Amino acid sequence: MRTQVAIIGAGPAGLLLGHLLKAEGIDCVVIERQTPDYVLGRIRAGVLEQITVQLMERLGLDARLKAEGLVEGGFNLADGERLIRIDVAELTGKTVVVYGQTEITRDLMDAAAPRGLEVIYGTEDVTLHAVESDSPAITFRKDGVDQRIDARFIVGCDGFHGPSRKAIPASVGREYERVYPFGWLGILADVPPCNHELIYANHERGFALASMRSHTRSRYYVDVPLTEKIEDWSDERIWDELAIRLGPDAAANITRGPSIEKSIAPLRSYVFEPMRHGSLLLAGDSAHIVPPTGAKGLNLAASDVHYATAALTAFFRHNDHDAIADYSAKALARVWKSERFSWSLTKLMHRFPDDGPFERAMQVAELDYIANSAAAQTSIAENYVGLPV
Ligand code: RFL
Ligand code: PHB
Repeated sequence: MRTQVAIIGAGPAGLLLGHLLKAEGIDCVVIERQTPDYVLGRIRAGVLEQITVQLMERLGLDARLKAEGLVEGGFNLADGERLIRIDVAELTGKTVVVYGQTEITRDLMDAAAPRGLEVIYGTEDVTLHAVESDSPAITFRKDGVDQRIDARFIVGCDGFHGPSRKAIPASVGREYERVYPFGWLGILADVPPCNHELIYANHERGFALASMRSHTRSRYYVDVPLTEKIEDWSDERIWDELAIRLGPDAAANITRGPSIEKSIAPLRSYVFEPMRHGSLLLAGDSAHIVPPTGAKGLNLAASDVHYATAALTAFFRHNDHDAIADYSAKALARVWKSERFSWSLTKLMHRFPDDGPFERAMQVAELDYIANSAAAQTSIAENYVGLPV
């Protein structure tokens, strides 16, 4: 099989890129290791920045997002005593939209066949070849049959554990990493949210987040040591912990219910540079990971895809090699700013095991500063809605 762009991974980055390239008349194929149901079963992001919404609009795939997404004009930081509301709409003139990654992925998946976007699921042993040349290729096995796709470019949208990043020689790449000493235990339940806006709480017992997917579906998180096992967390224990950490006002509005999903996710900050090597481009979690505090992961995947689409379109339309050469630097400039925001909000809102009284005093001072400074709130708000692309 021959195509112009071979895309590895049919998560949000891969599917978005596939649709955007198709819309530009660029031939592409997406290959995915898992089944569609498995991909949809992963409960992840919930908050969309403008860039993610705009890309769905540009594709004309925003009907359900517009109908079902919850437009949010603010969010809250809880410091154990008060709620500090960040009025994102007032401070930036922009909003975010609560619409699950599962739903975006479903919209992109459902539109693939009608728009002629080929997505091959259930591929095994995906291997990249000749990425430094102008004629790279991918080999894989599907239903026991070996297959090969020859392309002009490969885009690695295969997440943190995929093969694409590893195809870039260690001598060329550089990794930056911070692993956090806790994970987020998440619970999804078909109960109304305790608050119409998100609440990120820093309580002496630890972090908590009240989020949602709709008016009838809630998503909550608490941080736990990495040694914790999900089996030891009954639904009741999670609801009890949330009620304490989110504070009495939120607790009074929590509706408890059986979990429909429960899992523990580790927290990591990670950046791989460069995001292009020869004819291989990386986009999304394959190149970088942010801790979920601040809701940047999916949105960074979308901004990478925006830059990759522009670069590939310029190449195929105008033979613009510079656009490809510039992709990594353009994408990374935005990546690093989101890394900084996610890291700083993680530091502000979590109790780290090694923190002493000084670190805690710094958190108290920073939260008090934010509570009383329009400048500090504006800085948080403009990062939360997403920096310009
Ligand atoms: P994905 O979604 O991991 O998709 C990669 C795809 O590649 C496939 N793959 C392969 N395919 C073929 N061959 C191979 N060898 C392959 N290896 C892997 C995988 O099966 C998969 O389908 O990466 P992508 O597309 O870059 O998207 C990134 C986002 O998924 C991620 O950044 C966000 O989910 C992060 N995130 C959040 N981001 C936000 O913007 N807002 C949020 O509110 C938010 N909350 C979260 C999150 C991530 C979380 N977890 C569990 C990591 C909350 C959580 C709990
Ligand atoms: C979510 O709803 O899953 C969510 C929201 C905000 C975050 C992380 C996750 O910062």
